[in-house]
Parts: sequence; structure tokens; C-alpha cells
Amino acid sequence: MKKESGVMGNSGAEHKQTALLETLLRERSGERHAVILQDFPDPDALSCGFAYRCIAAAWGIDVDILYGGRISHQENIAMVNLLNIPVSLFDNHEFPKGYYQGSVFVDGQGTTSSLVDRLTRAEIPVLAVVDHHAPQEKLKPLFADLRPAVGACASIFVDYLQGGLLPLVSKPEHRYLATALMHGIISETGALIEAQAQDFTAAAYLQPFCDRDLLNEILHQQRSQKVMEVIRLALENRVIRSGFCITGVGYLRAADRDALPQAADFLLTEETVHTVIVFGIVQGDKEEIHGSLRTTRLSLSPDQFLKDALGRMDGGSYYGGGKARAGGFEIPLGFLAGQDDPELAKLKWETFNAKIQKKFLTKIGAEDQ
Ligand SMILES: [Mn+2]
Repeated sequence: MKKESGVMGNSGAEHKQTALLETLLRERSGERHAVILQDFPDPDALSCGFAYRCIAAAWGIDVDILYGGRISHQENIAMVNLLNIPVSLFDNHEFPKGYYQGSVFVDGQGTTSSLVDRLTRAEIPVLAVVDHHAPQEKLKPLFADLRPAVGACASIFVDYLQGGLLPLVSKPEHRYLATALMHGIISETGALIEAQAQDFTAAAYLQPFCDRDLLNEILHQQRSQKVMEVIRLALENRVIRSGFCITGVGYLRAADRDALPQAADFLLTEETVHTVIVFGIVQGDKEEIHGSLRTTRLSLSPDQFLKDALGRMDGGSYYGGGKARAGGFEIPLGFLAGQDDPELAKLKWETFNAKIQKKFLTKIGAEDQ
């Protein structure tokens, strides 16, 4: 199905991107594509995957939205359920050869997905990368649209909709899509505080189609008991130095991993605290330390702070990184991984806790001078 492109909204370079994507979709009509999200998909990524699926449907392209990790934040689970976003966990198996004719990366460039190597092994070509992070140059797609100046990747997809790839009309499917994209933009830009002009333009376009009641329901999910428990531990164990709050919460299940950023968000509301770091040992298929950083301090770059404080692992990649106001890190436990008897588990936690605290306190001490 051919659509009129360039109806309104975008211009210049962006208009050209919409036209290029349309050409790709036309040439790929009738195929089956896999949209690859990051392993722990956030609302921005989920809404972009959903948008690609809806757009591509008009060219008879079937799209599966896949991720390799976990959706654990109760808001994100609610988003998927309430807006009927067909997203699937693709865990420990290989891609069947020939099943997908191409992959599409949204809100990431393959550096945050564990599926990339398996896609390569199955010889599935990377068709498109649409993202708002700085260029990573890991993938070689046929079509790339990278706009680091835009607050949310969802706003780039709204640009495609508005540019004529899928003009919204009032019907239930479009209501779900518009609400998903609106939620993506709101959550990615700190309730629009970090939003750029293009994010506001996108939100304005979505507004008439967006379902306010559903959005409210997604945004007001209650915290689980486990999250409350992690917040309690985080409060009890916190150490505060020069406005930095550092806290370790011990062991937690992979399903509860998202309690870490939630505890960090909560601790950031304490007066005099400008930066929070919460970490714990996450137990799933493998045992790893995961941590979250949140800051309100404009002069602090979470990416640089975590890279400086924790350094690199043997292979050369950094343990942590981030974007404006938020960051995260993952430290494999190597030989010490694996679940032990309580005595050994306690010793292990105490050792890692002390070591990580020390790394951060040293970095903070250095910052203070
Ligand atoms: Mn994003």
C-alpha cells in the first residue's frame, strides 16, 4: 500500500529520512522483521518497537518485537498489558535461519542487546537503526536515522507518522499507539523537563489521539512488596558524603532488578542529597552486581562518573555508563559467581559491598578536592 509522504510536520533532512524509510519498507514489502529492543526495555523503546510494527503493517510486513532480558518495572508491565503491545522475550535459543528477513534496532544501536551475535549467526541483515543516543558504530544498517539532539526516540517515530508513513486517525489501535508514544516521550524526558522542541512538537501531534485515563493508569502503578523491601534496605544501609548517597541492598532476584533504580529515585528525594547510587547482587541465570545512579546535579555526567569510578573490565569495555541524570553498571562476579551456603554468601556480599563503596568514596573524595 502506497502512502502520500511528506504531508506535514517535518522538513529538510528529516523529511528525507522519512522518504528513505518509506523506500526501504516498499522494497521489503511482504517480509518478516524482528525489532530488537535493549535487554531491559524502557517505555521509549517499547513505544518505538510498537510504532515500527504499526507502520510496517501497511506494507504487509510482519513484525515481532523482541528483547533478550526482562521487563520488570511494574509501570512497563502495565504499559505492555494495557496498550496491547505484542512484545516477546527471546531467550536462550538461536534464530531459525530464514525466518526473519531483517532486523530493526530502535532506541539503541546493538550495544545494549544480547541478541546481536545470534542475529549475525543466523545471517539476518540489519535493515534499520533508529536512535537518539550518540553514534556507536557497532552495526552497519541499510538505513540509519540517528538524532542525538532529540529527547526521546519516540519523537523520531512520531516524525515518521506525521511525515505520512502512518497518519493517525481516531480508532482503538491508533489510540494505543499514540498513548504508548506519549508515555515514551514523557518518561524519557523526565516528565518533559528535559524535552527538546521536537519532543514537544511530537507530543502535540499525539495529544488528540492519546488516552489520558490509560496513561494515568500506567503512571500510577503501586510498588510491589519486594520494591518496598529493597527501599527499606537501601535507606538502612545508606552512607551520605558531600551530597552523594551510596547504598548496597544485598542479594535480589533477577525479577526484582528494577527495584534498584526505583530505590535510587526514592532516595534522591532526601534533602541535601544530589546523587544516589544503589547496587546489589542480582541472582538469575548468572550472578552479577547491578547498580543504578540517579542525579539532579547538572555538572555531574553519570557516564563519566561511573567510567572513572569503576574503570574497565579485562575485555576493555566499561563496567558502567549513562546518559543525562541517570546511569547504571554491571559487574560480573567471575569465579565468585554462583549461589553459596549462607555463611559464604554473607562474606561475598560484605567483600563486594566494601569494595564498591570504597571505589565510589575515593572518586567522590577526588571530586571534592
Ligand atoms: Mn530512549
